[in-house]
Amino acid sequence: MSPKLFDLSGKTALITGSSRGLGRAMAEGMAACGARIVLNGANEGRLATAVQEMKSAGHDVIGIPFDVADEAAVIAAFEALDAQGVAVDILVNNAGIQFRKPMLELDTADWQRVIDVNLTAAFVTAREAARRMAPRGTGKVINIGSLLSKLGRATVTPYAAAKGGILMLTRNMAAEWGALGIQANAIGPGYMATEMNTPLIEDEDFDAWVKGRTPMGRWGQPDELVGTAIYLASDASNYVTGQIIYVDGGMSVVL
Ligand code: GCO
Repeated sequence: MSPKLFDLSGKTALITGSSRGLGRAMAEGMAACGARIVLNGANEGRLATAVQEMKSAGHDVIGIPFDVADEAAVIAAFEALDAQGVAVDILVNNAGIQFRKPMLELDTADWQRVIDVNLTAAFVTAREAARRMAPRGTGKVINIGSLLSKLGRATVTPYAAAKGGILMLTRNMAAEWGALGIQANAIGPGYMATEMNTPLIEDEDFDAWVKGRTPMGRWGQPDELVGTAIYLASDASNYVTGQIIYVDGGMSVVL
């Protein structure tokens, strides 16, 4: 097998929510494989810092600030990329938020915000990307789902509902876009040591539960997602679509 299969040279990858965390790790990994990176974040200062850091490391990076939950901003961002002659070959729908509260106490507004950011934004952003990929006959969409695309956990219902939706959104993208040369797949992270999960890591009981419930006995590290993202972004996965790959230390398949 040629190592060229994983070569992303000449490709441009837009990764939403990539100033830090899983998105930043995937951006670094894809850049190392030759991709031009379009970093995104809603916080312009944090984004500018991330762009500078990656440029200083010698990577080909631009930054485009927009809130993925703001449809007009997403559309404007793609129009700005069009105007710069930047064609997105790989889209990673990574941006996401968490909100932990039992349903009986949950306000609909809190529910809606999580659904807007974690699910609807993935549809809108992928639609804008795919409208431009289709005429080229090629493209990669990678949606970041979750272990909770498959399993439920009390107190994180809007997140789990959104991530379950990501699974079926991915399958329907595969259904509609396969013949257009666009592959759409998902990654299901398990319990990763990210900023979103810091409160859980710092909770001794939850930390012990994750370590006991996970066959690998530990939290995952953000860079442990990168290989799967590169695979799904590369020619190595050109006949793979509609799939979800769980990167979860075995938690989703072992009691
Ligand atoms: C939680 C966590 C999870 C993880 C991850 C698991 O509160 O249970 O935040 O949602 O972040 O998504 O796949």
